[in-house]
Amino acid sequence: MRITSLTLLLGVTLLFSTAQAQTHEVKMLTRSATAGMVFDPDYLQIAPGDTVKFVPTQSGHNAATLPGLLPDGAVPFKGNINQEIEQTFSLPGLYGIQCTPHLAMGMVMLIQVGEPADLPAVLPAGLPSRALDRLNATLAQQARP
Ligand SMILES: [Cu+2]
Repeated sequence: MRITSLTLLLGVTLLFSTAQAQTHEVKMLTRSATAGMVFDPDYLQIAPGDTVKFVPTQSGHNAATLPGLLPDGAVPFKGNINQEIEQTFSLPGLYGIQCTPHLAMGMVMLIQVGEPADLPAVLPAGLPSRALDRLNATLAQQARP
């Protein structure tokens, strides 16, 4: 009886920790219903330890970190064109993701790992204006009233 309860408890614990780390899917699109050159969704808030799978739903895109827009100590990554990549985000903070060939066309997204900071996000200098516009629009949408 004691062993059965312990086994049950272990099983439930394992199930619970598995359910906690999630995988989120982001499509890389040349054209969505509303815009061209987009990550869909273009904003995610995830828990530390969650994974994001970047899927080349339409061809010609990649997913890479945006230099200057990731937490201190986070390791940059860069997927190849048309490559599906899965990335696990352990460090809390705000991550900018770009499609390298379409940065100038504004193909960027944001991933917030953990709770957003109270301070406004500082975007890196020298971003192409369309990338900057999309990031600012995304941040404005997430801002709490
Ligand atoms: Cu692209």
